[in-house]
Amino acid sequence: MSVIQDEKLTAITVGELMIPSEKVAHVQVNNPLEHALLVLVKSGYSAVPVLDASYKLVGTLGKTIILNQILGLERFEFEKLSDMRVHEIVNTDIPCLSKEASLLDGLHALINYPFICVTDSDGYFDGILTRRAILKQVRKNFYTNNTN
Ligand code: 4BW
Repeated sequence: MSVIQDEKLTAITVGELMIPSEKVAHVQVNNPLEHALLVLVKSGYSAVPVLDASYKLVGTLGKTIILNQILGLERFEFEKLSDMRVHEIVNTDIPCLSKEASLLDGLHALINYPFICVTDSDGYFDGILTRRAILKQVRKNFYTNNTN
């Protein structure tokens, strides 16, 4: 990628590429795991953001961690799903970006995660940046710069 192409990519912000919060499936920190698994299965996503009651970001939760949690010695103990809540197993060790961050910041972060949560300076959830959105933009820049 040339320096000129890099500069164009750097000018694009995370805010321009993110999926806004109202279109993102999420679970709340006080939801029972039963509800969280229902959201994950129904939405079709492997993992989704976890928010508190004021819509601040708490972390992420995926199907695998829920299934691991209810895995007994010989069977899945599905009865645990209604006893446990999201806050008991939410993954809080995640990177975040602001809307003002550049596409390149997003690209670096997405190497290790399928999506990155976007928050404002007070921690309120703004949306997510996905690998799909970054790849689509990089593809667009590639073709634009190679046909001019
Ligand atoms: O329902 C889907 N619709 C579409 N159009 N594509 C989907 C759907 N479900 C999965 N996909 C595709 C996407 O290309 O499979 C990829 C992996 O999905 P994932 O991780 O393992 O569920 C998707 O790649 P992506 O768009 O780059 O999204 C990366 C991850 O971001 C997803 C999911 O964990 C999260 N995500 C994406 N859109 C979301 C969302 N989480 C909540 N709400 C959304 N709207």
